[in-house]
Amino acid sequence: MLKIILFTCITFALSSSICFAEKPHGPKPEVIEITVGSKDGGMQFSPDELTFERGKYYKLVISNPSQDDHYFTSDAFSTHIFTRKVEVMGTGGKTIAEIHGAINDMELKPGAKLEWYFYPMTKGKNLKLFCHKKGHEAAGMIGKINIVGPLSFSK
Ligand SMILES: [Cu+2]
Repeated sequence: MLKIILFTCITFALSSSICFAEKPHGPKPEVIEITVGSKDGGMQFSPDELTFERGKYYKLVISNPSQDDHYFTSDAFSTHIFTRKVEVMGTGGKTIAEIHGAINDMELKPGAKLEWYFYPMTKGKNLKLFCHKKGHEAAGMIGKINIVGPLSFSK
């Protein structure tokens, strides 16, 4: 009897761990990258214009290669998308935090990297992106975001 229970437990543990390992981590996102600031101290977003298609699933990788703190701020963008999560990447590329909910303002310390998973929902043109660190917007840290196309959900 004990053997059967033990066998059942092991089988269950094995199959569930296999199932868990094979379980897809949600749909596959299209990856877009942007940097805030630059290694040589440049005050810019690169690229400074982002265009997303409605209903597609995206992972926007935001990183700060500079020695300064920078913001990725867009009040309008957050009202046009559905955020699944933002993952905060630690050293070695491991996720150290997940943030959920509507997000419109993020500060990235030097070397920081974030991964923003979202669905663009409503059309938008020239949605303002900027860094509100003192003087940074005037120095060139400004960009725009567009959301285009019909609403069709990717698989
Ligand atoms: Cu800045």
